[in-house]
Amino acid sequence: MSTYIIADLHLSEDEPAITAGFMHFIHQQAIHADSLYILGDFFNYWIGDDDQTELHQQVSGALKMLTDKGIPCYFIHGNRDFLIGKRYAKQCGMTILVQETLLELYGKRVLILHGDTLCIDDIAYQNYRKKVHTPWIQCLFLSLPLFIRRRIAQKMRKNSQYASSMKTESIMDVNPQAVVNALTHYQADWMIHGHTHRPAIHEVLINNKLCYRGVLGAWHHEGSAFVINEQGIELIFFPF
Ligand code: LP5
Ligand code: MN
Repeated sequence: MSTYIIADLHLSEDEPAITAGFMHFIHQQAIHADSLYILGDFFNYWIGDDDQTELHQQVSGALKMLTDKGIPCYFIHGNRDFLIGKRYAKQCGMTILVQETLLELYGKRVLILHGDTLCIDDIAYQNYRKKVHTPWIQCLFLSLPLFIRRRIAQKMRKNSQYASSMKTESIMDVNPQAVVNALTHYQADWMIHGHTHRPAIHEVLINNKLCYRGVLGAWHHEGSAFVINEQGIELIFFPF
């Protein structure tokens, strides 16, 4: 039995192959898991739990099937789906966790997070993040009609793609000191995150203790997950 961790699927109607890959993953792999953790950017964007599209219902149905079978599912918000709320979580049967959560898994202390909060050199993004995490701004956005919210989200995605194309790779990566601070704060052995779309396992030496930072891959042409069990922690990739 294993715990699975995934992130950055960016599910959308425009990418049916990723949705099919996710359904396959649920029925072939997650169904045999101890538990499933989704570390954000599960959807390409989220504009409110009242946006009940066919895709959102198909995905919630798949997760509900898992949770009904006794496989708990947990979710941490990403920068694209931070508006996923209690209603959709309930529909999926999943539990929303705080943005930094420490797990004790098979004898290891594993800190899980989306990863955007580690990218502190991306000052434009961090300023933007503060704004969109302001409760009254979120309330205002959620009070708008769905078609307007969708237009705003699509515009924000375009702006983000342009803004990211103008930034250097290093600005958009995690800040090494932020990684050390988080691992130290939680006295964690491992940190697992997504967001940067640079799948890897990095060694981090802190006061002579060897820790690890695992980075999940985005689901573009293949799936990516961390599999954790008594044998250890492994980063896997699988075709859709
Ligand atoms: O997502 P990704 O990986 O491509 O890029 C991120 C950062 N971009 C974002 C923006 C999202 O992609 C947009 C998703 C839409 C959300 C749904 C609607 C919710 C609306 C809620 C309103 C309350 O997160 C990108 C990073 C990159 O990761 C790497 O880390 O660089 O950051 C940006 O592109 C941000 C720009 O640099 C700064 C934009 C300034 C805009 C200022 C207007 C803010 C006012 C908002 C008030 C509504
Ligand atoms: Mn992200």
